[in-house]
Order: sequence, then structure tokens, then C-alpha cells
Amino acid sequence: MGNKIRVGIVGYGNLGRGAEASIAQQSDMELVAVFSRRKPESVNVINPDVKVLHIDEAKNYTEKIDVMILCGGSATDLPEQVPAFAEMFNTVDSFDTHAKIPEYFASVDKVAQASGKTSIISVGWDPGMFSINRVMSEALLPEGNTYTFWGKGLSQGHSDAVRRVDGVKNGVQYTIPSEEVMKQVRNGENPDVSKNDRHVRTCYIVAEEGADTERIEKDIKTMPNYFVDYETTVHFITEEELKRDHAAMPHGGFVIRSGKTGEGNNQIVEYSLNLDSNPEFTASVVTAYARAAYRLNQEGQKGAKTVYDVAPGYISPKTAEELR
Ligand code: API
Repeated sequence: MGNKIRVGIVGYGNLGRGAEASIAQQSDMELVAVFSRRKPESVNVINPDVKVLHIDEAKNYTEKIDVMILCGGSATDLPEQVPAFAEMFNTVDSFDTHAKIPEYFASVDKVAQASGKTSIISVGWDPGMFSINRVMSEALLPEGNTYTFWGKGLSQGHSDAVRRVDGVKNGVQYTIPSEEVMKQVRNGENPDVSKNDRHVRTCYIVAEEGADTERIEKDIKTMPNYFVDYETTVHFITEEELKRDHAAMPHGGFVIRSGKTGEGNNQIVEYSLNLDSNPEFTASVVTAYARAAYRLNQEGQKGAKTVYDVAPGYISPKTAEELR
């Protein structure tokens, strides 16, 4: 006690709930409060002793919280919230619109450099643990191909994206990889198949009453970054069917580097995840990096960082000496 890292959670959806559960497993962290845009009394936290406050109260906690975990969505929440919070707190988030990470990094970095805070962005498993594994295996095996397979599973990013389409009341998106291509990759066959052709995307949508389902389907299938380059199927279902059949949020996947060394020896490196709960795992990664954000800041390493910039020892509860 006493010297624990004091953590706050901003946003309490699936990810925020996962963060609460993960912090409870960390012996060197304590959860100070959950901040939400909703009425605090309407937010159902896991541990009833956890303090829930309106998000506007966060500014009164700059001396009481060492790092804030931002659990909003990538489309609109995080690009607004993280620069605002980085003025006052060290932060960690799971911004996952890959194509927009450079501009997002720049906007957070500008604020964090000026405030002297440390913000680790785009943490989770992809982007996150998968990114690290791609970079490591590509550095070790410069000659070869890298393959990322997602799923089969429920993508939080894509589900959030479909739920933002006008006329969509609720919905989920499953990413489904091609088993055939995966088999070829593991056999060292190096198939020339782009990521867009290695996966199909299936959406289950609950439309608002009277909504134009044809237009919804078209809006989803043509959405940039998320769907336009993939083969996408949209099914319309009822709220009851959604609750009954799609409440679990499993996901996972593989990063495989298939390289050659010396005079043509095959070297295959594989990192895999098999997750019962995508949000709880993502939150577990984000929570471990909250520790890193705090420690880096203690050492004066301010500004925005990605997982590439953070040495593994910083996410461990053990000291560098213990790890050695
Ligand atoms: C997909 C992956 C999921 C990445 C994991 C995470 C999420 O297409 O299923 O949104 O669940 N890009 N960013």
C-alpha cells in the first residue's frame, strides 16, 4: 500500500469494465475512480466500492491520479478526449484506426510534450501486441513475408464502426479468416494474398424501427478503413437475437512471419491469441502499459509513445533488477 500507482478510467463500456477487472489483478495499482459521461448513478461497476464520477470532475483529480486509462471509441471519443486529458494526466489508450495513427500520434504528442505528461497510444493487441510481433520477426528475418490473421472473432473497432451508422440501433461484426490461406502460410508456401482477401467480414445489425436497411447495408459496405476493401455481408436481426447469440466477444488471431535464412532454410515465427473476451484482454494490455506510462514519466520521458517505443521491462510489475 501507499506506493501504488493511482489509476483512473475514463469511459465505462466493455473496455472500461475490462480495465476495472484488470486493475483489480495488479498488486501495484489502485483504481481511484471511474469517470463517465453518463449520470454516475447509472453506471454499473463491478466492485460497488469503486467511485464513479462525471467526466467533468476529472480535472479535480490531477494530484490524485498518476495515469488515466481512456476507454472510449476510436471514431470520435479518443481523438477528442486524449489530447484534452494529456494536458493534465499521463494517459494510455487503445486507438485502433491504423491508417490514422500518425496524425493521432502528432496531436497527442504536441499536447503531452507541452504538459510534460506521457501518453502511450494505440495499445491493445492489434494495434499492440501484434504490432510488436510483426516488427520483431521482420527485424530478425528480413527476407520473408508477414501474415496477420484475425479471428474468427468479434472486432470491437468494427462493431463500434457499424453502430455509428445512421439507423443502426445495435450491431456486431465478426472477422473471419481464410483457413485455407492460413494452412498454406504454416506450410511455408508464402501465398500472395492481401489481408483484404485473407478475411471476410460479417455484420449482424439491429436496425432502428423504420430505418432503410438497404441504405444501412450500403453505408457499411462502403465505409473507408473498415469495410470498403473487404468482402462484407450484412444480416439484419432482432435485438433479442443479438442478445441471445452475440453477447460473448471472442476474438484472437495469428501473426506469422515466414522467412528464409542462410542458403534457403525456412524459419517460421508465430504469435497467436485465442481470446474468450476481446475487451477484457485488450484492457489487460492497456492496464499493463498504464504502468509503463507512469514509469516513463517518472524518468522524464514525456510525449506520445507507441508500443514500439516502450521496452518490455516497463510493463512488468517487477523492477529491472528483479527481471535481471
Ligand atoms: C479485426 C481486427 C481486430 C483487432 C482487434 C481490436 C478490435 O479485423 O477483427 O477492434 O477488436 N482488426 N482492435
